[in-house]
Amino acid sequence: MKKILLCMALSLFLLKVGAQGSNSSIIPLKYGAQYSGKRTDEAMNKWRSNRFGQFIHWGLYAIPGGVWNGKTYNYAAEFLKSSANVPDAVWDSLVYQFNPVKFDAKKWARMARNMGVKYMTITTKHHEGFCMWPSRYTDFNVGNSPYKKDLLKELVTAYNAEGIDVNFYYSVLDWHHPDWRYDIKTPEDSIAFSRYLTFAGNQLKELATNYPTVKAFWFDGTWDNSVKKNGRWTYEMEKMLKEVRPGVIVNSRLRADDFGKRHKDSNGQLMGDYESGYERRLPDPVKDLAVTKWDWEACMTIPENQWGYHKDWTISHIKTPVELLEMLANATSMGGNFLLNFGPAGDGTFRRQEQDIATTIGKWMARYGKAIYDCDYVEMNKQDWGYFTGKKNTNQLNMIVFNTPVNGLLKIATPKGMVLDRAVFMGGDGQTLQLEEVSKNQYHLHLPLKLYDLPPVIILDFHTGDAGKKYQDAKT
Ligand code: FHN
Repeated sequence: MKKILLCMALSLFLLKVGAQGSNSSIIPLKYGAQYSGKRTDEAMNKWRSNRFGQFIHWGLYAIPGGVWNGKTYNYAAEFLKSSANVPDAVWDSLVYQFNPVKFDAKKWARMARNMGVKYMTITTKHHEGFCMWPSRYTDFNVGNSPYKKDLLKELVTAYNAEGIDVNFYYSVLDWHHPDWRYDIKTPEDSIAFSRYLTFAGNQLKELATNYPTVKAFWFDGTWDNSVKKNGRWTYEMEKMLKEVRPGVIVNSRLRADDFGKRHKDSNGQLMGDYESGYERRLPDPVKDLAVTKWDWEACMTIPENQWGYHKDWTISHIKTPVELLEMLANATSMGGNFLLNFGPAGDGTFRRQEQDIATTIGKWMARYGKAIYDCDYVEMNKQDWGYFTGKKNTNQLNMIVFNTPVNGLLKIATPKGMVLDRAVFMGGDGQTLQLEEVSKNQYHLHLPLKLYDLPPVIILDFHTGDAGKKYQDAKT
């Protein structure tokens, strides 16, 4: 037996080594990536051009808000059940307290529209297992709370009415379901877990069927061995959702391949439609250079690590609107989406700080959103002053400026063949800014020295041409 296992491991190793060297030795996979490269259909193009989304974590955990029996737990509020060791039955009884009397879906959607997001991703079921829709596959749902109504439907209707796409977050990890397993160690585990997977599959089909405008499924809680050993189920779920709801988008977190490899399969191909592993961080422009090969999204908290509502926001640094805007600009400049999280309270309201952040970001988006929506990586990396973004196949670039030097000179290094013609403020009076060619493919943009209330955006017009002939290259 040992020998057989050794032989299998050796052949897998050799196949893998071979795969790196040539295409002829690709590892045969039944449950690997379902296609290669970027999707270019209308639904995916829309998802990509949206660029900025609102994440919402809302569930029973919003009721205690990180405090249990008078004690504040600093860990993520949505993990309170485990950090405070709350017995299952006690936690589950929170369903009888779920009654967000101040919840107004239209108000939420207006706030999101004013902030400038084009999509919203809502937790339909987080790790605690509570369902925000009246699922026929479990009683542990909003229909059995004092609130009773289909909260998910209210949100989908209200957000769609504001022109905002709605995506569904779904945690495969489920602390409530008796058949959930972290690993499959016995035949009993295997039987129970396959019942669980049937349950989750039914729920996913229910969501895709009953909410026909859903644009994407955002999977989470898929890192345990039990899921990794069920690459086939993850493969089938991706297929099923796309059959039930053509055009729907699935994140990479759902997927595991035949060998339990996640996100990217054993041949290095991204599984699902976009890379969703960037959590509370953006890709590193140097280390993660391949990032522009695939679509991707980074999700971000406003505090350090609170997704659900936590009563005490003094525990960690609270990011400012400008810090968050910088992340959004940075993500766009690297060809990715930015999903900013909000954690409403148990009564259905957003805390004051979240509202203020949304207002400031919205003010900036109203003026400068053109530098974000439908913009992409323009093959120019981060500069000292900020980020370049632009639309593909145009002769314009946006400079989103976060750091203004005391001499007011923004240094611009252009690629060979790009000649800069003109610079103006986006949303300004059209007056041109002084653009000085200082050497081959090097310019200084003279930024008026003043205090900017929000990061300004400058539009650069350029043409393709042979610039800089008059400059000599150094002979070294
Ligand atoms: O454990 C969760 C966490 O609560 C939150 O939902 C984030 C969002 O990306 N996902 C998990 C951690 O990766």
